[in-house]
Amino acid sequence: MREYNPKEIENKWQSKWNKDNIFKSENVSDKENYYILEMFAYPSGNLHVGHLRNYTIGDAIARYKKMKGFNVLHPFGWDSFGLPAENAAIENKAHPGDWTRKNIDNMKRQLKLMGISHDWSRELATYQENYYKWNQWMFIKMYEKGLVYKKKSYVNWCPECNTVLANEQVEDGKCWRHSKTDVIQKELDQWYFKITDYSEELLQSHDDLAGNWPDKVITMQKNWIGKSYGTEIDFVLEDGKTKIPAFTTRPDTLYGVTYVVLAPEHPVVEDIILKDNPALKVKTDAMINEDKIERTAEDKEKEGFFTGKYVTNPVNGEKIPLWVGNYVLMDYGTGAVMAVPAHDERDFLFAGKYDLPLRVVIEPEGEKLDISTMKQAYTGEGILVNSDKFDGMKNNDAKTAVSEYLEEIKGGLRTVNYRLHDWLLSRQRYWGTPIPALYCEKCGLVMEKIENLPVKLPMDIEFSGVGNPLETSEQFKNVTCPVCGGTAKRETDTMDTFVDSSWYYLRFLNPNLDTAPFDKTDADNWTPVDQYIGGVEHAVMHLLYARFFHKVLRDMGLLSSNEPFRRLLTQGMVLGPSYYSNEERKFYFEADVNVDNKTGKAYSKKTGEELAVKVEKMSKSKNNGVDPEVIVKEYGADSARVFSLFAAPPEKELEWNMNGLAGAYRFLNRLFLLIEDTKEFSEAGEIDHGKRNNEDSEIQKKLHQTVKKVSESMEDNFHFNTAIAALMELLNDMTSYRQKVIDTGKISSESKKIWREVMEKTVLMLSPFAPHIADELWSASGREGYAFLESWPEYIEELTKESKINLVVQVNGKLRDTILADVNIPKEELEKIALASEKAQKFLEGKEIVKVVVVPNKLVNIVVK
Ligand code: ANZ
Ligand code: ZN
Ligand code: ZN
Repeated sequence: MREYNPKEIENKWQSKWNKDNIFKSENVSDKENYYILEMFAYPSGNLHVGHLRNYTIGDAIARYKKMKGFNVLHPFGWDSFGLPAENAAIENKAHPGDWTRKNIDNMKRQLKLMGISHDWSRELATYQENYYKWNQWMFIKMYEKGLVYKKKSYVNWCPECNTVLANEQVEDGKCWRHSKTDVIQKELDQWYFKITDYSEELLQSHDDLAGNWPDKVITMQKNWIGKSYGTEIDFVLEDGKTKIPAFTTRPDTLYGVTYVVLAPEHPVVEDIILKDNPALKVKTDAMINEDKIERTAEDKEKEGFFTGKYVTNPVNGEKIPLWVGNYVLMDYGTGAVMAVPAHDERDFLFAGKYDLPLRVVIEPEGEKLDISTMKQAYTGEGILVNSDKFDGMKNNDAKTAVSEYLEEIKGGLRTVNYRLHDWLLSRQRYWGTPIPALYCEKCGLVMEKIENLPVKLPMDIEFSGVGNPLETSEQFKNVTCPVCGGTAKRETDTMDTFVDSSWYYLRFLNPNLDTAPFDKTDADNWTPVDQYIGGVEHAVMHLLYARFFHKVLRDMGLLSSNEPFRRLLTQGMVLGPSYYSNEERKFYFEADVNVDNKTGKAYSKKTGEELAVKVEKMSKSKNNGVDPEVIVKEYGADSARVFSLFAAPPEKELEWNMNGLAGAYRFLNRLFLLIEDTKEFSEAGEIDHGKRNNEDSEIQKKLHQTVKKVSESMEDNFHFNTAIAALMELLNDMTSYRQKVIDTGKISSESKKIWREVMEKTVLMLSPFAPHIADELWSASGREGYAFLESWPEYIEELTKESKINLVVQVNGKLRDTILADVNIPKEELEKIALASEKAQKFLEGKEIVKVVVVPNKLVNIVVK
């Protein structure tokens, strides 16, 4: 008898798949297309368990869809520009390209070890010239369309990364890569993509994604774009001409404005206020240098100063003081706020601190508010007071009424405001796409000529760790102007790597095309991507940027679809047990721990101390990660795959545990041995259903029920866990069939045909989850080729139905017997069977039968007197 040896089997089939090139896909075929894509990987060096989960989910889908008859596209690539490569280069005095290539080789090897069906003929890496050339091409095309511009402003700067960051890359005031580093504000001249031109469409087309994208991702994007309806109200300075528009969502409170506050960065501050009163510059600069996120935090101490100037309220002509305050940001609304301290909490605190007046303009129905006793702002709904002709109006109605009045007197306009800002894309680092712009002494800012692309990253570079290394390359910097031929300097900023990932799914269609980034017909045939899989952490960065790019490319006429990804699955995190020693103040590795299986308690092997056990996200700092390669070596890729698909639905958190992994191994091992032992009891030919014995019918029913269940689980949002559970149940029934029919040695020709059907369909159903063992069993049972190239098994509805029922026999409504009977037999027959029941007869003796009630396929109730 052969043993289940995953290592041998997996090696063998991986090299066969490779040799026969079975995962290679064509752009055009007579089948329906299905594009399945896992988010491409950053080549950090090694795959972690999160990757394993992500790619296993994608692979199960790819293999299933292929067997369902689709022309499946399942490519992979490398998001290979970015800081870690550059930092590694500084540390090792090597080129980032070498580090990147080495990591890609290793991770690709690991992916193959997991048996993922990627079409490697389409592999791409964003650091390659033939990829980033198209970033530059798109940049220039977008510049021509006015979607790229350069602007001087205060930007987020990470002193650790030594580069600017997009707003999306700042989390709670810290750098997304350096969770302990405060992001500071610097005034710099930077490049932007005008993503705000698409704010409205990005919001509107969420409707098309609803139901196919997780609600939480859509909600995060909606909040990030942050649309709010409001009114811009013009407050005019004493000079009678300088208008200071203030954006408000509460025009109903306009009569309660007692002062106006400007952001310290507001142009009026520099142009007018500081000119008249230069001494205020110190205070202004101090505010500008505060952290932007913190400035607006609820509990942050509000700071400000009076400018010495007054503005006029357009509805009542009142002169009110103009202030500068840290809680007003320049990049939201208009950078000026009309302060209503009686009805806005921040204004209330500010007014309290600086002794500014309050005026109540909204009161709850039937109540009076008294400013001398107010402990906080009244922010609820109510009736207008102190508001001239609007008095007595409900405040929600007053929002429209006041706005209409303002428009009439030309004191303001209704507007829509978005929280989304333009995407700051320039970075002061080497390992990225060079921005194809030049500064000519004569022509000024010009773009590189298309035919000169790519602007290549130079190799004569010094990685000192300080400053932007591109600035030290004279050959890169000093060039001739593509327009006039005069002397020019090349832009030394590179692009944010999120540019690379914004359109890579299109490049997979034509990875080697050198006349365009991708082919339009192919893009129209293949986008949107049918199923995209990745982490929810990309909700407002990559997933928003890619949607923006896709719409821009559509508007340039390069493709026709509106969205890049039709369906999105965000897989849950992988968790593992962590073991913490309070005495030593450190996390233990699992190998250094004894776990008591009964109590679940854990102890240090070395000191015996009881350790605190928690199940939490796998991470280096908790020492609770597992290395997929070690898992594959010990249990095999198939077991790792089955475990990770079985232990939780794809969108839920997955608790990694070694017992579960061993369970997956035992399941595959049992199935392997069962089929190995019984494969000879197989006969080709059509099954005569009339000739089946009871066991035949039962196992065939179970098989067809399982095919139905597995197929439905796959169609219903890929519930692999229920699919695999159904296969495990089937294996139990197969084992008892073997004992009852095969092991007796008297197996009929009909039974052999049925056993063949059972073995074949089971192996095919298993193959998306455990492809190596499936191919091994497929060939061991005498079939040629690969499960991947076979059709997904069919089921016959008739055969899934129960053939026997448990007939309930009652006497006067009391249960007296249950009898196994054939399904669908006529009423009269059922009555006869019930009356013949010995157990029932005991209760009929000496009684008169009044009537017999029969519920077909269920019960017979004998009513006696
Ligand atoms: C007057 C007012 C009265 C306001 C009131 C609120 C309540 P959302 O809804 O989030 O869009 N605001 C406007 N621009 C600002 C800026 N640059 N920095 C800080 N705050 C700013 O927020 C809109 C409200 O936030 C606006 O409505 C404005 O305060 C403030 F009882 O105007 B409100
Ligand atoms: Zn950083
Ligand atoms: Zn020039």
